[in-house]
Amino acid sequence: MTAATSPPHLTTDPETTERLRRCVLRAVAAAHELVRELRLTEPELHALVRFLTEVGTADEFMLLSDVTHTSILVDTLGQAADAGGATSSNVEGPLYRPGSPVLDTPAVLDHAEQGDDALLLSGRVVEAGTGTPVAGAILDIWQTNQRGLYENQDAAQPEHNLRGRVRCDAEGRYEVRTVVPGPYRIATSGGPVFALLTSLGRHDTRPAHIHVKASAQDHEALTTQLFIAGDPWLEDDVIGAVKPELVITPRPTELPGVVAPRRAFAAGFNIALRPVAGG
Ligand code: MBD
Ligand code: FE
Repeated sequence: MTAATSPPHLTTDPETTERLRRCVLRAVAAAHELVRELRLTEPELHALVRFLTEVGTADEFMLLSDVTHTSILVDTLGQAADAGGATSSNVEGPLYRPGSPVLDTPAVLDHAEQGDDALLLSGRVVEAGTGTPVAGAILDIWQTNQRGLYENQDAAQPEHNLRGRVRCDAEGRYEVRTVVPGPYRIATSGGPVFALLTSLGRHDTRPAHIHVKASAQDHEALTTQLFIAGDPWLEDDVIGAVKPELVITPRPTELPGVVAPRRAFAAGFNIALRPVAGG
């Protein structure tokens, strides 16, 4: 005996329901337009459904959104209205892992000897508009090694290597000892989205980047990425997400324990967070 239950709903909130109704109407109208314009055939419809089923099975829908430059479009339109001096955001991507080690500044993220060039990344977290230091901000950082591999794609890296939640000091300052990341290839996790890129004759490379999620009390959280000046893929990111204001410039330096042929670099980047409205 089962109690009567209401049928499943995506949402029961009236405002969200109205938004859903309008979005679906518009999306279906656009799909019908495409079917007419492209004269989509039944075999093509079946092939499309097979492809999308594979994308879902492989959990690559966000990656599909990324490589069609849909994610960065949503990001850019979302931020344009109310920038207010805050650091530009960027897409999260599929390689974030929650629960990485919590570390006080100065922090070390590199726990594998892979011959990569060392990078000392430092800066300050401040409030957008006023420039007031934000005490105790957390920077959740994740990146690849110089060969373009995230820790969970590389048996030679220990768990959570090149990942960490770095606690800034009382003046919002942070300093992170890591490695220079390398360009990333979507082939690394080679699923249906990589197959699509290949079929289209598109390359699958992202410029080297460092992901950052910045959060602090009374401030809006920020998800962004830093890019490396001089990277050959800066002008041709497969997901189209490079923003010039997010490019850092590593300069040669000396760091303890770094000997030739390894090189050492230092780069600075400050992060400005919006205060929460009414905070
Ligand atoms: C990545 O490493 C990434 O950051 C994004 C956004 C998409 C694919 C791979
Ligand atoms: Fe990434």
